[in-house]
Amino acid sequence: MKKREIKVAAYGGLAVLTAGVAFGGSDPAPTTVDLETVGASFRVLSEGTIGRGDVTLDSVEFDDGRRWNKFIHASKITEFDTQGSLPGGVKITTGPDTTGNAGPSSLEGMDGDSSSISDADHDLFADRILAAYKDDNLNHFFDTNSKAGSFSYVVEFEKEVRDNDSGPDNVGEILWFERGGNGSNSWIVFEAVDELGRVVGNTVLVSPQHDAHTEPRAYGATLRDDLSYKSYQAMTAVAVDVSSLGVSSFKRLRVRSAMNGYDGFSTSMMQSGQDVNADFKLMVIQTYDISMPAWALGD
Ligand SMILES: [Ca+2]
Ligand SMILES: [Ca+2]
Ligand SMILES: [Ca+2]
Ligand SMILES: [Ca+2]
Repeated sequence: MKKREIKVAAYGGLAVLTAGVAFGGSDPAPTTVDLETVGASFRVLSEGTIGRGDVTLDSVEFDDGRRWNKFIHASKITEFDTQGSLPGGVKITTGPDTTGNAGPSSLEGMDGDSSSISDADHDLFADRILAAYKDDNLNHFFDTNSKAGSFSYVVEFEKEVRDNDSGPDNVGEILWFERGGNGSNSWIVFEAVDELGRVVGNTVLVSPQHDAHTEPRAYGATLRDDLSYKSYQAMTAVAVDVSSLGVSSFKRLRVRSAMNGYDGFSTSMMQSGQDVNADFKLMVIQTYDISMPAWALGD
């Protein structure tokens, strides 16, 4: 599998991603759009010690009172790459007492040599991201710590992601859960891509202002550099309508760091506590083939 497809250039002292993926033909220039997120409340079920236990997404309710409880998960992670200050910069974390995952791993050590980052590290770590994304547990997530430069990967979902309404609507199917939010969430970029990694539709810059707390409040673990449990932070969430991406359905979503000078983002836009080192999990609401939607059942 071809890795390292991301062009890197120096810009303002930072390593930045440029055109994304190199192709033989012309690369379509994606349009960056201002994201309009929809109001939603996120209901979770939590067990165990705060920050260390399982935190399962139960349902998402939108402003119109409809509640959705069927979710689509990742089935593959491709094109994973990182640039910048490493090692120790990128790792998957899970709460040490959680189930469904074999525990946290750090990128640089995946190949047995923690002194550098190899292609094998990236290949093996992509499988660890997938392991964290395959369930409904919000305490299984991808973590970039403050030393990280930038990251990019493509999440392929187990089923097609379909908008419930191809126009702008109040059901945000794409669910982004971030550890350490409440207005100080991270900036991140979303793009729907085809099987060759080409952008289909818009590049979407997601700002931290859109996030909401879960109910009851969910907490994700923070770890020390040796991956031992340190503390916890609140998980917050953002719901993004599929049509924000300029498509009505997709199978693959590229997620990557917001980079200074790209996609309408400037580090000067960051407010207190905000960063570009996202710690997050992605899930999608399944809006079709639902025999009896949760919102029809009421509470
Ligand atoms: Ca290594
Ligand atoms: Ca829509
Ligand atoms: Ca929608
Ligand atoms: Ca965070």
